[in-house]
Amino acid sequence: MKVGIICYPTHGGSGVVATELGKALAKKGHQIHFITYSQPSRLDFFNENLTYHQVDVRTYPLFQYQPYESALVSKMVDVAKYEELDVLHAHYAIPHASAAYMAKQILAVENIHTPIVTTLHGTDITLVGKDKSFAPVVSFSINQSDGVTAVSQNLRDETYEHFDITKEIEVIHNFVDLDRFRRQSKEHFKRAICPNDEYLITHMSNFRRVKRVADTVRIFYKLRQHIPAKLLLIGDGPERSNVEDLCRQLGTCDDIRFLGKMDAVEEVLSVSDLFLMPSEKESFGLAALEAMACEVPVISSDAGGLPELTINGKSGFVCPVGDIDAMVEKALHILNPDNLPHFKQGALERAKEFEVDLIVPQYEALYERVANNLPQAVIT
Ligand code: GMT
Repeated sequence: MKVGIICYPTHGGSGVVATELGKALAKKGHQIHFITYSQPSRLDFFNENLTYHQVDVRTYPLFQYQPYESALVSKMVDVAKYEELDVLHAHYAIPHASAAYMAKQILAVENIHTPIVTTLHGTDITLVGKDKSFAPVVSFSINQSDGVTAVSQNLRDETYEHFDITKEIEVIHNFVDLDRFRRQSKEHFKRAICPNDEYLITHMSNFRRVKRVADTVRIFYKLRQHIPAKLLLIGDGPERSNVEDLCRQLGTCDDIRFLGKMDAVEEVLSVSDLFLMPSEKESFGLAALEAMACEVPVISSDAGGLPELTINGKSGFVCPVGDIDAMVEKALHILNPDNLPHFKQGALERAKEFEVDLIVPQYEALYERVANNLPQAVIT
């Protein structure tokens, strides 16, 4: 099939899922066209079935805000028409789903029928989408999509709860490529970070408030009172300087490294003993899944879809949001040398259930359904 994928090109989860989906589909012989404002961060290999179309936004003195959505619609129309796309797949509702609706209407005038699939990723519903400055557009564009997916059952439920949705929302979980995300031998790296064989704890996020990175530092601070450990923080974002201040206040700076945005995260995960994700909201937790694939057990909050990923007591633990003491207690349990090998194995076993080859066919089936105009179930 010929699929247009509209996504954010950044390191964030929705862009990563969109890019990894496009790559997996291209490997299976589909023709994939990425439409976004810059090269997606994970679009890092050549495949003859992959094309990237950049959305150019022209500046003009009249514009206080650049009309990105209009430029995006025009690019979608152009690509859909000339590449004869079978489907447009919008990742993240704002503004991609509404832009896709507009593109579909423009194409319809020329008798071109291009169905739209919208994938809801999380904050497009749970945070930004609910805001009244966006909510009517989010509801409308979900209801106008030919197929709608959510990355967890929890996100699906929350979407029905907060919006007036008439469409069936299908749950298609995040996935992981186990060829890339697997435990690799990087012992030299581990020795450099942990010269005295300390435990290595890792967190990875975009450092938004919703990620509660400060909780990660507080958990680490308490953990270190019991066992020797180092903390690696991957990613960057608005909370970074507050987190740095906290490290200074707690006197933990020598044991914490800020690695910033990274591409080869699997190399760091390969030497980690425990991954922390204490988020306030988390529709699925892709970063946690990638850690598990590298045999790293996860302690997370119980927010959103995280309990759908973790098997409590096997691949890690979920604890109430903000319950730092519970997370410390569970971390000590996992890191006990008698338990750690079982949790590492449990993490990998769980990750295998979200392997790319199991999940991508669900998207292919949905594309087939919308391209062949088979009816969507309507909620009564
Ligand atoms: O985690 C983020 O803040 C990035 C965000 C995004 O949309 O780029 O990630 C969301 O989508 C990911 C992929 O589907 C999910 O795994 C994340 O859980 C979700 N983040 C939140 O819900 C906060």
